[in-house]
Amino acid sequence: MGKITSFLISLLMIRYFFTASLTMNLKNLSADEAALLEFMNRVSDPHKVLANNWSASNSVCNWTGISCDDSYNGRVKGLNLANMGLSGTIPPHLGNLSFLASLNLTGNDFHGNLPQEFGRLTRLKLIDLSYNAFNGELPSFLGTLQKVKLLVLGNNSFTGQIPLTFFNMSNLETLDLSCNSIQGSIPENAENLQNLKIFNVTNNQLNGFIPWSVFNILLLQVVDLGYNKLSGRKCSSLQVLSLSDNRFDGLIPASIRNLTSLKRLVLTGNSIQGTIPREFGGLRSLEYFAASKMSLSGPIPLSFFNISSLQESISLTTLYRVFFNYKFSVQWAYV
Ligand SMILES: *[C@@H]1O[C@H](CO)[C@@H](O)[C@H](O)[C@H]1NC(C)=O
Ligand SMILES: *[C@@H]1O[C@H](CO)[C@@H](O)[C@H](O)[C@H]1NC(C)=O
Ligand SMILES: *[C@@H]1O[C@H](CO)[C@@H](O)[C@H](O)[C@H]1NC(C)=O
Ligand SMILES: *[C@@H]1O[C@H](CO)[C@@H](O)[C@H](O)[C@H]1NC(C)=O
Ligand SMILES: *[C@@H]1O[C@H](CO)[C@@H](O)[C@H](O)[C@H]1NC(C)=O
Ligand SMILES: *[C@@H]1O[C@H](CO)[C@@H](O)[C@H](O)[C@H]1NC(C)=O
Ligand SMILES: *[C@@H]1O[C@H](CO)[C@@H](O)[C@H](O)[C@H]1NC(C)=O
Ligand SMILES: *[C@@H]1O[C@H](CO)[C@@H](O)[C@H](O)[C@H]1NC(C)=O
Ligand SMILES: *[C@@H]1O[C@H](CO)[C@@H](O)[C@H](O)[C@H]1NC(C)=O
Ligand SMILES: CC(=O)N[C@H]1CO[C@H](CO)[C@@H](O)[C@@H]1O
Repeated sequence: MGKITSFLISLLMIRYFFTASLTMNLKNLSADEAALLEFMNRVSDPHKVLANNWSASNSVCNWTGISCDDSYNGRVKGLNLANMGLSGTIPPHLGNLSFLASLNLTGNDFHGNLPQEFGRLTRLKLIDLSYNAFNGELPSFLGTLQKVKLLVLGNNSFTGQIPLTFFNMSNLETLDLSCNSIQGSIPENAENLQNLKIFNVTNNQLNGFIPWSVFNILLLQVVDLGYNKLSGRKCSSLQVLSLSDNRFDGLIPASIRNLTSLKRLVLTGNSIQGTIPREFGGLRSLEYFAASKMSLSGPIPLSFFNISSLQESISLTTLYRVFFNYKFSVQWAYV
């Protein structure tokens, strides 16, 4: 009897806690719903994508662009509204989506800056705001969101310097700030971006030296520093090194031989002079090399033609493209 009673009591208690936690989650999901409805009411939605779909008669988790965490607590974890023609500013209410892990607003026409309330979204792992019209300084609070792996802010009108906090994001794998109006230099004393693989700051107004020490060079796969005013000193094992239209000068360093994984090397439009060093032959994975609009001269080392991956793709036209402006010297005859 006692056993049955206590069994019933435990059953009741389990039911009580289950219901309580369910109501609490529902309540919190309704906070998510409120935040999303506020978002919908405050942005301009000319194609009525949201207006026709985000209806209170349907579960939030079934709304277009919304995904929820099925396994954990059912809260909104993803907001993906890519290419929906939305515009306006981002209302602070999104900062209430406290379980948000992925935010993708690419390809809309949002302007202004991110509200401070975004700093609360500490579970975010992916932020893609590219191809919008966001402006103002890059928000430094983004750099405090320590779980972020992909931060894609390319093709906006962000200004100011890259905040120091961005160089402190230890989980960051992709940082894409391309096609903005970012100025200043990359800080030399910034802490390491231990996990960075892709760093794309092409088409900005950065200047100064590139402190390679900032990066964990071993992991980096893509660095695109094109169309800036940067100058650099040394680099290491990357797959793509694109330094086009910058202010690199001096000779191609012998240390280039260590870039054994490099597939694409774009040096176009710099002030690099002198000959291609013999060590160039160490680039045994090279498939594409562009060096036009520079002042290279002298003989092309035999080792250059010894790169088998390059041989496969090389033709007279590519040779012409690569060596456009190249000041061949007499030694060319020996090659
Ligand atoms: C639900 O919201 C309440 C108050 O808003 C909060 O205290 C609680 O931690 C939240 N629970 C979950 C699972 O998010
Ligand atoms: C979501 O929609 C599906 C099918 O449209 C339906 O079966 C499911 O019950 C809905 N879920 C909620 C929570 O409304
Ligand atoms: C909302 O859009 C989804 C697809 O994105 C669709 O499956 C669903 O039926 C739509 N719901 C309403 C109420 O229009
Ligand atoms: C959501 O955020 C707004 C603005 O940040 C705030 O005023 C409001 O109280 C929040 N709502 C809920 C339900 O938490
Ligand atoms: C954002 O969504 C678009 C469209 O679905 C997709 O192409 C893009 O890769 C997404 N961004 C990220 C960083 O995954
Ligand atoms: C970097 O992170 C550490 C620990 O989270 C913090 O103490 C430090 O202030 C941060 N530095 C910057 C520049 O954000
Ligand atoms: C860097 O971003 C630009 C513009 O978004 C893109 O065109 C370019 O391909 C990217 N660079 C690399 C090396 O991926
Ligand atoms: C190239 O790598 C070798 C080891 O593989 C190392 O000893 C040497 O110092 C490196 N040279 C340069 C110039 O970085
Ligand atoms: C060309 O490659 C072969 C095999 O890797 C090597 O033995 C030879 O020294 C190379 N020749 C030149 C000129 O670098
Ligand atoms: C600021 C900026 O670079 N905007 C460009 C974003 O991309 C569109 C086309 O995809 C261009 O037209 C804009 O000039």
